[in-house]
Amino acid sequence: ASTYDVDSVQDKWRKVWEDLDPFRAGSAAPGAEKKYALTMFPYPSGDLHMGHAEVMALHDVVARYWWQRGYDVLNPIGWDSFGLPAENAAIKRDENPAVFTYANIETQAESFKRYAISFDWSRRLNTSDVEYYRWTQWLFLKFRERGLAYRKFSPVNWCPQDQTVLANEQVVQGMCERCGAEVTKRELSQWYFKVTDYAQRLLDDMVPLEDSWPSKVLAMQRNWIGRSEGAHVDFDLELTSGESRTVKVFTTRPDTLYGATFMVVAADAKMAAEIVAPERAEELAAYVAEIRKATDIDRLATDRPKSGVDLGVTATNPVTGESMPVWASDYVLADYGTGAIMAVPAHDQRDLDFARAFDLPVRRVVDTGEENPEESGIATTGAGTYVQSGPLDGKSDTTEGIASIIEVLEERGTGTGTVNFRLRDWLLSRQRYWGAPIPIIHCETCGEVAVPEDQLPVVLPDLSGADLKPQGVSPLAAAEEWVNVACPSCGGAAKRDSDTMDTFVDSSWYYFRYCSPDYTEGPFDPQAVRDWMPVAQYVGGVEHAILHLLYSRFFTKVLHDMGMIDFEEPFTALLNQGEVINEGRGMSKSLGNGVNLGEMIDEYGVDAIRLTLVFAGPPEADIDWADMSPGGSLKFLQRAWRLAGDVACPVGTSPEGGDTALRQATHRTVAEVTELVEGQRFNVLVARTMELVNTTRKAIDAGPGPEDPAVREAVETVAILLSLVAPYVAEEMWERLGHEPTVARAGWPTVDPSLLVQDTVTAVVQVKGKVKARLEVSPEISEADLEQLALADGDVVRAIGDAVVRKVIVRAPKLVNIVV
Ligand code: ANZ
Ligand code: ZN
Repeated sequence: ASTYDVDSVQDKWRKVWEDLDPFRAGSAAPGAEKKYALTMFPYPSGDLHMGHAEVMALHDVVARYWWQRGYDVLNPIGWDSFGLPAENAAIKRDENPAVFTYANIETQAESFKRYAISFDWSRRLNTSDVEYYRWTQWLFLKFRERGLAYRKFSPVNWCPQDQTVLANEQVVQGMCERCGAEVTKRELSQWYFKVTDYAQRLLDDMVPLEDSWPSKVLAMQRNWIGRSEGAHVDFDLELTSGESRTVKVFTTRPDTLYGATFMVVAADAKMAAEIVAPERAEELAAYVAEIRKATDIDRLATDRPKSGVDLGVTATNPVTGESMPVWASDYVLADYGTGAIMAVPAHDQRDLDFARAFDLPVRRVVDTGEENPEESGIATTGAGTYVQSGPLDGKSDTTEGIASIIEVLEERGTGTGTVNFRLRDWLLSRQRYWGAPIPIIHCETCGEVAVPEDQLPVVLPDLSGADLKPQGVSPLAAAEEWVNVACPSCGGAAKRDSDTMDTFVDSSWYYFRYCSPDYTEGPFDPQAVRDWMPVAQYVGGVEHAILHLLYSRFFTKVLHDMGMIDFEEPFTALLNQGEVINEGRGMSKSLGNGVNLGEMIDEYGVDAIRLTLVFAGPPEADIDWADMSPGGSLKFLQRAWRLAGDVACPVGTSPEGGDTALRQATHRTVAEVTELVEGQRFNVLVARTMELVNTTRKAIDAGPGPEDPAVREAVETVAILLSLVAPYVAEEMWERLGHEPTVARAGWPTVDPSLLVQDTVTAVVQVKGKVKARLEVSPEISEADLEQLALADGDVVRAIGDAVVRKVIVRAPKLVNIVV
C-alpha cells in the first residue's frame, strides 16, 4: 500500500504487542544492567489529557531508549486513586467514589495502551486497593513506633470548601491547593509525621543531586525547609500578677540585641493569653478573632498596615537591663521560631513599621552609612559599624558580632546559638472518606491503641448511599458498625480513628511497591528493591517540587533508618516537563481553550501526537499547542514509512561496501543521537532523524539508488530511532523491511568509528621550516587546491615576503611545506 492508514496500523500493532509483552521488567538478556524509569502516576479523575500525553511521551523516550541499549528496564504504571479529586467528583455525581475511580482507571489504562507507552502492565497498582493500603497503614504504624507519627492539638489550616484540614504544603498563597478556597485556621487534634526530625538530612542530601535534578526544584525545597542560623534569647517578663516568666525569642541577628526596644509575641499563640494584663485580655481576644481570618502570607506581608495590642507587661533586655514593652501582633507567627520576637526597629522593616505605628522607640546599633532609620523610616539591614552596642562598639564584622553576643548570652545562661527550620511537621489526617483509614483505636481506658499488625488492613467500609459531603468530621465517624470496636488492649468499648490519610502518604512510597507489587510479607520485597532502586529517571511536573518529592525523600530516609533499604534518596535523576498550553495560556474550561487529546489522536494518530510533543522544544519548556503542526508530523512519519517500502536489497545484506556518504550520515546520526538522548535533548533527536530521512530519500531517488545496502542500513536506523517516539510507524517500517517484531527491542545500532570522519582536518603550512598557518580543509582536498589555499593565506604571504618561492611540497590534506 502507498498510503499509511493510521487506524488500522494502530489496531494491528496493539494486538501484537499484547501478545509479545515486550516491556516486561526482567526480560532483558541475563546479567543486563537494570534501570528504573518512573513517571509520576496519575490521578484517575477523568480520561488522559494533553499534559499526560506530553509527560508520558518524554518519559517513554528514555524507557524505550534503555531497552534498545540492552538494559533491563522497569517502567511501571499505577494510579494515585484515593483522594479529594475523586471524592469530590463522586459527590457531584452522587456515586460511590470507588465506582467512579475504578471506571476512570480502566479508561485511562485503555488510553495508555493505545498511546503505546512501554509500561510493564503486569505491575499495575492502585493506592486505593486493599492490598496496597494495608501497607500504607503498616508503614504509618511503623513510623509511629519510631515516634515519627503523633497526634497533637494545635491550630491547623482548614479548607472551608473541602471541610478538611490541609498540610502547610497544600496551602498555596493562602489558598487550598485543590479547590482554591481561602484557607482559614482551626484548633484541632490531628495526626502528624515528624518530618522536622529529618530537616537537616533533607538539606544535606540534596548536594549530590545538584547535577541531576532541576536547580529550581532544589531551590524550592531548600527554601521550604528554610534553615536559619541564629540564637534563642531569653527575656525575663514581669507580669501584672507580680509573677515573673521567661520568654524565649528566635533571632537571626543576636548582634542587634542592644537595639531591641520592645518585644512582640504572636497574638494567637497560647503564651499571649497567658501573659496579657487582665485589663487588656478582652482587647486581645477580639484582636485574635479578627486575625484568624488572615492567611500567613497576608500576615507576613511587609506592606500590610501594622496592627497589634499592648499586653500591658514589660520585659528586660538581657544586655542593656532596660525595661521594654511587650506587644502582641499578627506579624509574628505562632508556629515559627518560638512565636515571639525581639523587635529591632532600626534594622528590621516590619519592626520599624510597627514602632512608627505605635510610637515605640527606635535605636540604631549598626551604622551602615545610610540615613538613620529613625528619620528615614527605612530599616538598614546590611553590615556596618556597631554603635551603642557595648562590647561590640567600633567593630564591623557581622559574623563576629553574632558569635560574640552568643558567647556572652551562653556564659550568662540567657541564650544559646541555634538553628531554626521553616519546615513544619506534616499534617497527614483528613476528615474525608476516600482515603486509607488511620489504623488507630481510641479507648477511654487505654488511650490511643495501634491496630495490631495481624488485624491489618483496616478496610474502608462501603458507604454506598451514605452522605459523603464534607461536614468537618470524617463521614466514617457516622459508620457506627465500623467505628465501634473492642479495644485491642483491654477489650472494652472503643472507637476507631475516623480520619483517613492524606493521599500524599499513599504516593510517598508507591515506587517501592512497583518493585514487587504482589509481595505479601511487607510493603516490598527487599531483594526486588535492591535490584531496581533507586529510580534512575523520574519524570513529572514541577508542581510536585515540594509536596510529593519532599515527602518521598522523607519516607525513603525513614525506610533507610528502619533498615529496610540501603540508600537514602529515591530518585537519582529528575526531569520536569514543561506545560502544554494553548494560544499562550494554560488550558482551562473557563478560557475554553482546552485541546482534547482523544480527538487529536483520532485525527492524526498516536505517533504524530507523540512526535509533535517531543519535537516541540526542550522537554522542560512549555509547549503552545496553537503553534504546533500535528499534520506536519504525520506527513513526516509517512515520508519515513515510504522509505521502508523503497528499500530494494534483501534483509540481512551487509552494509559493507554500501555508499560511503550515506553510511557516514547514518553513523554520525546514531552517534549524535545517543548523546542527545543521554542529555535529554529529545527534540534534537527528532530533528536529526528528520535529516536522516531526507538524506536517505535523496540517496534513493538521485544517489546510489534503492538497491544500495547503505540505504537499507539507513532506513533500519530510522526505524529504530523512531521507535523511541513513534512506535507504530517504527513497527510498520520494521515489518516492511522484512524483520520480525518488535522493533522496540531490536537493539541500538552500533556505530562504526571509521565512519565518523570529521568534516574538516587541519593542514599545517610551513615556510622555511616554521609553522606559519593552520588551515581547516576537507579531508578529500586535492593537492593543487591545498597548495593554492596555502599560498593565498595572509600569514603565509607575509612570511614569504620578498623571497622567491623555490619549491612547494604538498602532502594533502595535512601539510604544505614552502621552500624559499
Ligand atoms: C531580631 C532581628 C533583627 C531580626 C534584625 C531580623 C533582623 P528567618 O531568616 O526567616 O528565619 N522572626 C522570628 N520569629 C518570627 C515569627 N514567629 N514570626 C515572624 N517573624 C519572626 O527570620 C528570622 C527573623 O525573623 C528573626 O530575626 C526575627 O527577627 C523574625 F535586624 O530578630 B529577627
Ligand atoms: Zn482499652
